[in-house]
Amino acid sequence: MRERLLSLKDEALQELEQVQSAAELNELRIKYLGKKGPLTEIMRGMGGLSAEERPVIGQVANEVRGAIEAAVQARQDAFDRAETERRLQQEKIDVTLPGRVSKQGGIHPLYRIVQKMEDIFLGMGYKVAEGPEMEQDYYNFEALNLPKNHPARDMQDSFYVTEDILMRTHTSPVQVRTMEAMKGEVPVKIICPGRVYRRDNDDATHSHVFTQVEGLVVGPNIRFSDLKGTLLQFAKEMFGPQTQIRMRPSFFPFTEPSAEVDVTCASCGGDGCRICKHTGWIEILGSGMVHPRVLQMAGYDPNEVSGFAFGIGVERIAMKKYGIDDIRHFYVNDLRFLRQFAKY
Ligand code: 2NL
Repeated sequence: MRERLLSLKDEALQELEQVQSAAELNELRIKYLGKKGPLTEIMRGMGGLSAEERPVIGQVANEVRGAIEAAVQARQDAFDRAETERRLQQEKIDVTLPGRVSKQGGIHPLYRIVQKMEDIFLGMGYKVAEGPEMEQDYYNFEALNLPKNHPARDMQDSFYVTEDILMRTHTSPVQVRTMEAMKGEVPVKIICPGRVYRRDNDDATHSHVFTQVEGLVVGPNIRFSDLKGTLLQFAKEMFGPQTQIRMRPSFFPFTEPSAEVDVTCASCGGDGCRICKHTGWIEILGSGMVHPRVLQMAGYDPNEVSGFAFGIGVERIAMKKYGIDDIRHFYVNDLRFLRQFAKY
């Protein structure tokens, strides 16, 4: 019996040498170590042995079983290692290869200017307010002291949708809506950026759609000097710390008094150049003290509070800043134009 066990071991180990795959190895394991295998059969027949022989043969049987098991396991480990190695080879990535560079867009030059203005006014404690581009006649004109048949309504010919609804001609209606919603509360301190529309024949300096940033402050004792100081601070942050401003009397139906504001030309520092048409100054905005009737219609008592407002044309500023000679470039969206600003 001992000889049978030992030759069984030799046979199993020899056969193991021939095994080529994990599947074959499994077959071999079942063949020798399985319930129906020769080893199990021999051990089952040990009942017929004498009491002296039984522990000796039992020990040999256990050793044979252990040897076969260990050899099978060693082979299994070798297969596992080979499989791991194969997968490492197959799945390896070269992290030193250059990446695929995806195309990136850039912020539109107009919106860059708007962002800069928002930053400046947020820094002075303003909030940003937005509203609809399609407006009621009341918010766009009536509430801004521009009654029906007012000549200023002809001045800025508009896109009407119905008799009562039009594309806003400025972002002032957002400010009126904000005042109305605040129900007399102070302070109001907002800027309103957005697209506005006017019936114009497009050319190098006129566009029927353009961008405005309007500002409004309402509170007790708001004075013209507050407007002046605010606009000087804005000009310095927008165009550089050496920038100066000047104010010229003007007229708007919604402000009294009104002023147009020029800044010293950033291209020549005020000496005169092509950009400022040799005047040293560039006009950037209109402004004034909010007309008492505008405050009143929006729910504020002009005897208790006062306010200033201003409107900035974004295209003009972008054209001066980037040296763009035709306003239509902003709206054609030619990628060759837009790509020049992606890096700014
Ligand atoms: C310009 C002039 C301006 C305002 C806009 C305004 C708004 C309210 C009340 C009073 Cl709710 N005024 N806005 C005031 C003065 C001038 O814009 O030429 N913009 C390009």
